[in-house]
Amino acid sequence: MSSLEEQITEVEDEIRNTQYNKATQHHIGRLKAKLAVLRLERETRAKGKGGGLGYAVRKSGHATVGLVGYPSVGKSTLLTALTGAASEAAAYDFTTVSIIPGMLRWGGASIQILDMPGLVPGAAKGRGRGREVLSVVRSVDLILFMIDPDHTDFWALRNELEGAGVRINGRPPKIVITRADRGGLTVTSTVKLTHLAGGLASPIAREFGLHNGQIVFREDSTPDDLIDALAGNRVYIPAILTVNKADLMTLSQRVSLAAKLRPFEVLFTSARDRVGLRELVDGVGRALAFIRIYMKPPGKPPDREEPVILRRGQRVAELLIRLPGELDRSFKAAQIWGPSARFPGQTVGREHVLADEDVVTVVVQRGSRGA
Ligand SMILES: Nc1nc2c(ncn2[C@@H]2O[C@H](COP(=O)(O)OP(=O)(O)OP(=O)(O)O)[C@@H](O)[C@H]2O)c(=O)[nH]1
Ligand SMILES: [Mg+2]
Repeated sequence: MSSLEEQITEVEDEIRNTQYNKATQHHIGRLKAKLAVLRLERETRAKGKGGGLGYAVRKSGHATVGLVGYPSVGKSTLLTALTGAASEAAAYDFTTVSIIPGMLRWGGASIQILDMPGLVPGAAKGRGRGREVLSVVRSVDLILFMIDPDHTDFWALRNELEGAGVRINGRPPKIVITRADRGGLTVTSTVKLTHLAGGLASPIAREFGLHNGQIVFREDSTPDDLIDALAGNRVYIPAILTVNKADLMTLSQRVSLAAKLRPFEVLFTSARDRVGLRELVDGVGRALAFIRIYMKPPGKPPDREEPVILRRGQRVAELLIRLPGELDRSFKAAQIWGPSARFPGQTVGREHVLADEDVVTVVVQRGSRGA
């Protein structure tokens, strides 16, 4: 174990062994900041060595889903059942050693599913193929967690990802940080801070080397939120959870496991017997929040047969990328009929956020052809 790993383990242990209360909350806040800084350092070193780039996965389709779970829970069996992609399944751990993609169709969208090597606690420290898996997980649009009756500790799995900077079903904290060369550190907030009272923000910032500048809190943030904002390399990914091998469970076992996993909603599947797969695919499709955009050539009816598929929150700019031709360059404006339009035929620019079932005409600059 390198000395960096030793330091990380030491701080982790100290956090675990310190009882949280009023008297210790400052100390714990600083320890967490220290841990985050050490983990950033570990990531930087791994990148320098080329670690984390062990798998080159070409993303394709409208969205990419990563299958994340302990070894032998049935990830590869599921990939094959859903997509037909051949991914070896066997009754021993770490059968899958690289990343195997498969493709699934859902309501006009194509969804890429990545089967990955099993993840175990300690992955971020390099156990199993942990680091490589974590680096790929950071790039997916949705995580599909899988556990089974013999590996029910979903929270340990989630914590492993959290430790690697992956935030599940969250959003970035509303904290604005500006660095400066001198003048000290100012901390202000637009709301009352109940978790960072007593000047805890500054010592945390100092752990990150932030001595001059400004921190503005726009919500009642926690020390963890501040650490995330300072670390700056967090990714925010939605996730759903399935308990596989449900064929091995009684109804009452399922009920009590579902209770332990709250507030996460769980699906129960049997990849082997192909039970619950339709519900799972629907859950994946809904979680990816696809929207359908109907293109309307100028003066003609909209094409409702083949919508352009985008994700919720995407704008005209992302639509242009999906369209054939050089529309991105010749774009002048878009006209919108449908849910996102304030009135039918509203003229908007690239930044306009589209909605499901919008009808769009792209207006191009003179001399170019429209779409
Ligand atoms: N009873 C039951 N067994 C299953 C089910 N799905 C998979 N299995 C079995 O579980 C074992 C492991 O399945 P895999 O698909 O290789 O599991 P994995 O998660 O890909 O494992 P790693 O690649 O090692 O991480 C195999 O023997 C499968 O046949 C299921 O729904 N029910
Ligand atoms: Mg596998």
